Amino acid sequence: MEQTLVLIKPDGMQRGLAGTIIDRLERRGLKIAGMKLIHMDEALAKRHYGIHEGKPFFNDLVSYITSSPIIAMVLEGPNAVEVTRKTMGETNAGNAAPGTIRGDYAITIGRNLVHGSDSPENAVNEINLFFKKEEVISYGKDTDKWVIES
Ligand code: DAT
Ligand code: MG
Repeated sequence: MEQTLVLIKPDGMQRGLAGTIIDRLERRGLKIAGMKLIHMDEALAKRHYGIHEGKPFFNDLVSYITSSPIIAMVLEGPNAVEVTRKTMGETNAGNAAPGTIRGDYAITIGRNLVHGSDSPENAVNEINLFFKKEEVISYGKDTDKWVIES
């Protein structure tokens, strides 16, 4: 089953929205396969956002993501990467549709509450960056058959 990496960013933590964000994703039908509270250091931030190095917002992005503890999660489900990003809403929160996490709780691109991997390939790399193999657990739930038809 597909997995994706989700981060509840510093603004989500500081604003007390961690529970709400987890609730949205969990109720969608995604299963929590890994979860930890971490404070990203500069090295991890630069690796995670390596693709954006050199862009004008890069330094602010690194300071922001390292400014508070965050929650890192592995979520699992059919099409988990795309489902998670659609549930999160557009990167630029000001344009995000109401009903999405960003569209309901955020208003700028630089404080958009949540990260989700953007492709299954990047999801695998990002999960490996944040989690050891034994920290990710795939398991069945009795309710699985009410969420995913077999
Ligand atoms: P996403 O987080 O939706 O995957 P991204 O990978 O393009 O978006 O960018 C990573 C983060 O960087 C994004 O959540 C917010 C910030 N960011 C991206 N583009 C930006 C911009 N033009 N100005 C300020 N921050 C930006
Ligand atoms: Mg991205």
